[in-house]
Amino acid sequence: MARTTLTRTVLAAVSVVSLFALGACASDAGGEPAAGGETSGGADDGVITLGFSQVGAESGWRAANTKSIQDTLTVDNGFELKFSDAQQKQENQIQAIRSYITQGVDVIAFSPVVETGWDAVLQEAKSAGIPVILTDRAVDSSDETLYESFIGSDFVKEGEMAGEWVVEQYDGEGYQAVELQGTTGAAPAIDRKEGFESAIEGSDVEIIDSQTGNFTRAEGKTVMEGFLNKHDDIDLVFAHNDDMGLGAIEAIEAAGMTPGEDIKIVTIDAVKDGMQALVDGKINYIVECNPLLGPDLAEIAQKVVAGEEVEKRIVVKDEAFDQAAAEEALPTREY
Ligand code: GYE
Repeated sequence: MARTTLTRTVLAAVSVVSLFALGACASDAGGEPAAGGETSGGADDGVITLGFSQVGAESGWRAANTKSIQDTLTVDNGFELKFSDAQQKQENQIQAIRSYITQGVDVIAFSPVVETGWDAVLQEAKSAGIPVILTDRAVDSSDETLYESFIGSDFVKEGEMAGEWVVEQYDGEGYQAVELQGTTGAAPAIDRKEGFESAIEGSDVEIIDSQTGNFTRAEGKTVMEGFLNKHDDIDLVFAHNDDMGLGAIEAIEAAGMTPGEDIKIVTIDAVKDGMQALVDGKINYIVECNPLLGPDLAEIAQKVVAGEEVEKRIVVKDEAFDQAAAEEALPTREY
């Protein structure tokens, strides 16, 4: 399957230009969109009505992602945003998408909480002639015509980057690792696990236990407490996001140990609280996952509504941070 990759830098530059265009477009059309609720499809008023179904509010990453979308898809930028929070439940997302179809929005975007089970509702959107854009997480569907574009990070690569660092640092020391997985069935949980496992293969780092903490701080803490009760010799935690890693820190400290020293911690996201813990030496390494998808979504939505061709897959570039890099990055960090 041939996939074209647009780098974030290129896309960001394009986004700035097109957001100016969108602004101009909105004021040409007389500015204000119709009042919420009674808005219908058709971008002929110059305003794009976009229905967005968000996963929930489970993490710092998600909060930054929601803010980026709400700050970008504004009336000034030519959008009327309809936003709903699914509280990490697929049925709520399906309901929200159906309601956007009924309202006849111009475009639907969503971040699928889990990978499977979307074909029927996506088919309904397609039959209604409403284009769909996936942000952040992928769907597992054999029919790629059900959506226009998928904007998000390469989660397998993120898992690999985390695993490669662990091998570089600790191979040869017989490390026993525990894994705090993201939401069961979610693309980032499946892919980060796969990437990490493939990177540690052939090393003497071993995953001795693995369980979901649903991407939340509270569940990360509870699951880590369970691991600590069950296993005497945990050397390392691989958490699929910062929040679960921060929960694990609380559990480790409560058990009288020092996170980052007695038990090493590697996470993914690089949101502010995670980066602060890295600077403080409680987390040892973080692979970034950039949540600022608003400008990319605006750009693609505008093109899709205008009937222009868009990239099927837009890969957001991620970095990684050790303590020194985090110290340098933290003061100017946006999220
Ligand atoms: O890593 C986690 C969030 O889908 C990439 O979801 C996103 C993940 C992110 O809850 O913190």
